[in-house]
Parts: sequence; C-alpha cells; structure tokens
Amino acid sequence: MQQYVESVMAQVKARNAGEPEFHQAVHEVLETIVPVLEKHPEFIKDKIVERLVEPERQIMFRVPWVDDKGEVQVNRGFRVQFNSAIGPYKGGLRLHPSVYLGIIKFLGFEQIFKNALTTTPIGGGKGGSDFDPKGKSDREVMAFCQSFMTELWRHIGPDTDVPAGDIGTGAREIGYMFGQYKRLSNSFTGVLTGKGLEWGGSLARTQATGYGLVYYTTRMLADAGTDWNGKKVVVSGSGNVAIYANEKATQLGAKVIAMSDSNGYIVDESGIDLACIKELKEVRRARIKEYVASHPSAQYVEGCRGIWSVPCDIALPCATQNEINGDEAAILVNNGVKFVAEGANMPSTPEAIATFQGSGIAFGPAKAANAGGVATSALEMSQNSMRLAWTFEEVDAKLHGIMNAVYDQCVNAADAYGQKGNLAAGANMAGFLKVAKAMSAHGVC
Ligand code: NDP
Ligand code: 2IT
Repeated sequence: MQQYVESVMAQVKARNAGEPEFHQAVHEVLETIVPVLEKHPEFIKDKIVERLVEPERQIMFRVPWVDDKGEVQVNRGFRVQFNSAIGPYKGGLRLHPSVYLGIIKFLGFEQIFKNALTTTPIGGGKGGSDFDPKGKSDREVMAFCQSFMTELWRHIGPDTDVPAGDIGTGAREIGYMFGQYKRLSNSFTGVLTGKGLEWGGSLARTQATGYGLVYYTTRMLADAGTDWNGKKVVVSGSGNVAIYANEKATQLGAKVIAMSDSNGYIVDESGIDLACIKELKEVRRARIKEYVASHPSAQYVEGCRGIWSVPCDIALPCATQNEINGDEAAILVNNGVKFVAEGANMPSTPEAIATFQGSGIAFGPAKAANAGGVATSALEMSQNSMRLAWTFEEVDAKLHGIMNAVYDQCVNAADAYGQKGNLAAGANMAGFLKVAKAMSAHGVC
C-alpha cells in the first residue's frame, strides 16, 4: 500500500511540476490515509485517489484594470474547481502577490477534506489572483474586483461554485465582486459568502474562523484536562482569523501576548489590546508596528518569523502557509508550548508537524481547526436559500456544534484506524472517507 501511495505521489509531482505547495498538501494527506485504503480495496480499484488529486476544472484568466494614474495593469485570475462529490465547489479567493496556480491548488485540495469535515454539503474549490490590495485605493480595488468578476461570473453560481474571502479578500472586496455579479447575471443570489449583513450576509461569519479555531482548541485542552484560563497565547497574523481567535481566547480567560503582520511582531506581556489592533487593521489598514506608539510598554520586533521565539503555552498560527518550520517548531517546544492549533492553511511545514507530534505536543491540523469559517459560509448559504436570517447566537451555537462534530470525527477516525491521538491523521482519514464514498457512489466521473 505504501508503494501504491508513493507511485501516486510520483505521478502528482511529474504532472504538476513547479508546484511545491501542492505537492506538500497532497503528500500530507496521502501518507496518512494508508490505513483507510487498506480497509477499502474498492477505492484503489476505482482509482479514487488518482481522481481526487486531479482538479475537476481549472480556470485561469486575464484581469486587466486601470490604476489611479491611468495606467493599464494586468493580473492573473484563478479558480480551481477541485471536487464536487459532496456539494457545490466552495472556498475562498486569495488576493496576494505570491498567488500562482500551485498555491490555489494546494488550498483547493485541502478545502475538499475540510469541507467534508464540516458536516455540511459543500465540495472543494479555491481561487484568487496575484493582485495586491495593499496600498491600493478603494477605486483601484473596485476596478480590479469588477474586472475579476467579469470573467469569473460565468463559472460560478449558488448551486455550482460559491467563492468567499481569504487573505486579502474581506468585506470590501466581496462587496465589489457581488455588485458586479448581480449586474452581469441580473440575479440576486447567495453566490458569494462573507457578504454584508444588509445584503444577505450571515451574522458571526466575520468571527467564525477565529472563534471556531478556539472552540476546536478548547476540546484539545479539555482532553488534556485543562482550559484557557491563565494560558499565554501567541497568535501570528493580525487579519480576520487572528483577530477573532484572539477575541474568543481572551473571552475564555487566556492572555494573548503576541501578534504579527508580514513586517514584524509585537509583544505585550499585559495582554494585547485588541480594540487597538481592530482599529489599526480593520479600519485604517495600517501596520502592526504602530501599536507601540499608543502602548509604550509593548515591544515591536522587525521580521515576522521571530514571533515563534516568544514563550507561550498555546501557539495559534493564523497568517499563512509554511510560517513555522522545523527549527521554529523546536524553539516553541523548548520554550514550553503544549498546544498548537492551525488557524491558517498549512502553516506548519512537514518538519514542524513531525517536531510537534514527536514531542507530545497536542497538534490541531488546519483542515479541522480552521473549518469554522467555511462551515459558517455554508450556514450563510442555507440562510440565503431559505431567505431568512438567524441571530448571532443561533449561528454561533451552530458553529460551536459543528466544531465539536469536527473534533469528534478527528478523534474517532484516529481511534478506528489505529492512530489514537493523532488529530492530523484523523482529519485526513475522516474527510477522505466521506468524499471517497461519494465518489464511488457516482461511478467513474
Ligand atoms: P487576512 O488577509 O485578513 O490576514 C492575513 C494576515 O496574515 C495578515 O496579518 C498578513 O500580514 C499576514 N500574512 C499574509 N501573508 C503573509 C506572509 N506571506 N508572510 C507573513 N504574514 C503574512 O487573511 P485571513 O485572516 O483571512 O487568513 C489568514 C489565514 O487563514 C490564511 O492562511 C487563510 O487561508 C486562512 N483561513 C482563512 C479563513 C477565513 O475565513 N478568512 C478560513 C480558514 C482559513 P500583512 O497584512 O502584512 O500581509
Ligand atoms: O480557507 C478557508 O476555509 C476559507 N478561506 C473560507 C472559505 C469559505 O468559503 O468560507
């Protein structure tokens, strides 16, 4: 079986050259699903794995727009519709200069299993562009978003593919894209999630990924006989996921002492003033180093990766892929970290994961731990279909229930397949099993 998995991996590398993040994401899944494949020879016969690693459809397109100086700019747009076995393609749109096909494919691939774990009927997809919203005027962002949607709209739909936010895509960008979709399609539908509350958005979607991460981690803590009270927490990033992870962890009694952006990190031993971070990041779109101007007892250190040298009990990486390498994981472990749960997608390198798992650290994998965002997007889709809106408390309670179900699936699959305590393997096996069964039922397609 090991040999079979290695041969599929070799094919993936050969057919998708120059896409190391995609290889990494596929390898991480394939190496952990061997026990499931051993119990299900029909998946091998049906070539489920070979089909799963090949996106159903990949769309790449030109995105021309005019900047404030009157110059024409050309970006590249992507939507990878990876797998629709259990529902319409669902996943965010990333706007960041580092975006290329390999990044979108890694994210789309992970999304398949994550979405399966949410218990809601959504398939996996991802999209985005190498456009950088940072430093652009609102008009420039609007021009880009309208041009992006002018091509994308024909490929998506409320029962086909429902994009949402990710790095660089927040409420502003979703608004511009929704407006353009509505105009082109002449229909008002739930074609995007993360919408504004006045036009079909769901309460608690903004908070959902960060809150969900904390609900998932709460279960990890409980299984170790403890809770958030008095724990020192380091949260990387200062975007949507990081801010609401901080908020919920703080509400539950933890002290978040460090946060970052791509330029550097701040340490505030008295507990980070989240209202200040929200003002800096959500309102002014400023850099995190400005925090120390109003908080002189805090420190700012240039260079974002140094954040992992801040001693803590719990680390929540919430910025980007491969933000913790093996050496940085070893520093965290030597400094006494006991719990690591991933808010970002694939933030730990394979070496970092091996270091955590080999040191007895409780490790919550991204596919499961950050599933609350997309789960609440699915709740937004439900509300749109029913043409009603639930209260914040209703959505938050459903999110909480879903995160408990996600956690239970990880634990139960790990137990059932002889990997007790390995939440990463459990997440991959449970997600794979659901999708593989659906693919089998649909025949060869
Ligand atoms: P945001 O754009 O709101 O925030 C991203 C944060 O990460 C910023 O602080 C940003 O700093 C930092 N960051 C981004 N890229 C890098 C980089 N290359 N190096 C260092 N820091 C970086 O994005 P989100 O909070 O939405 O997303 C964060 C992570 O969570 C991503 O991995 C995303 O895929 C994942 N995720 C998001 C979900 C959601 O619902 N939004 C759901 C599940 C996962 P700066 O401002 O300096 O760029
Ligand atoms: O990575 C993710 O799960 C997201 N960016 C959220 C996707 C969504 O459709 O809400």
